[in-house]
Amino acid sequence: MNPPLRLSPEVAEARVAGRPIVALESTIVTHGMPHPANVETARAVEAAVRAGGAVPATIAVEGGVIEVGLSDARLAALATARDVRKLSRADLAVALSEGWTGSTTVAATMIAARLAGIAVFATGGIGGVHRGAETSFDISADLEELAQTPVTVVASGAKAILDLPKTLEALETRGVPVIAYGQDALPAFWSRDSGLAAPLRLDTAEAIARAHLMRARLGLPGGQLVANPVPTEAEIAAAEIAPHIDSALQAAAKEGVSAKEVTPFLLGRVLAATEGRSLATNVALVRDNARVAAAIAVALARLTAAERGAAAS
Ligand code: PSU
Ligand code: MN
Repeated sequence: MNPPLRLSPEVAEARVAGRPIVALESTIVTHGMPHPANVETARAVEAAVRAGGAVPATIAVEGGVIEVGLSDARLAALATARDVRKLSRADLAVALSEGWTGSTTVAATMIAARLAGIAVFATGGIGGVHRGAETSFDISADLEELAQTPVTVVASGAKAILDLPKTLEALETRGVPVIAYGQDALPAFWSRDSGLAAPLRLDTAEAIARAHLMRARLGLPGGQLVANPVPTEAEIAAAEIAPHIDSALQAAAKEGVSAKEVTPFLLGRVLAATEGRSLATNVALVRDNARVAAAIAVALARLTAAERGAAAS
């Protein structure tokens, strides 16, 4: 029995033709940004993928079916819907067997992308090890998914509300390549430099595509995390954002925020404290990640076609 998965006509055609496709998630729309910035960003991100020569495939769960490639009407409906479920790896099967509707996190979007045969995915920042995880045990399922599912995820690193050194360690333990794009430093979501060195660095989309294919040849499960720094003109310096993150964390502790609520709560607090600047930065970085993901998908389609040609001759 096949999983309940529906590709939009455009995505299905691109799949058959071997054209480049970039998966996009929907939790950033339902839980990561306020309306109307969320739907405007989703549209701008899809446009950035198209401008880069790839087909965008925004992913969500609707009535118990994983939809790969949302129409604009569906995207708009999701962006204004209230109390949408945030679906991660742990929720996906129940959501589908119960016929629910919800948005997909990085982890769930990776699962859906793999099922749909899509190798490249763009988002803002992955989830990771939360500060205080030594007592809360709050570690995002995104890390486990990167260890298991062969999708290259382009993000601006992990969100800076997290414990970035612990997140790097957790990724290393799980064998996930963390590849800074075009610089040595690990980016920190709103800032270009986390003060930590990235374990790996590659400077071209083609090199990232080659590494993706090599993992498959080695039979290694899991994906790659490409950490693309936010464009300079949109950056908020780490020292400037740090006190806002600290107050957001204090508020979360005081209000007893836990589990799935933590990340949306912290992002919302930082947005309010920076009077929307953090949102503008978030929008800019997701768009740029979509541009880079499209370039990787284009390189991957070209290399895959060349490999097929060589195998056939
Ligand atoms: N990137 C953003 N904003 C977001 C997210 C990513 O710029 O809101 C979402 C992704 O869906 C990611 C989730 O999987 O935040 C992490 O949630 P948690 O920490 O609960 O695993
Ligand atoms: Mn969590």
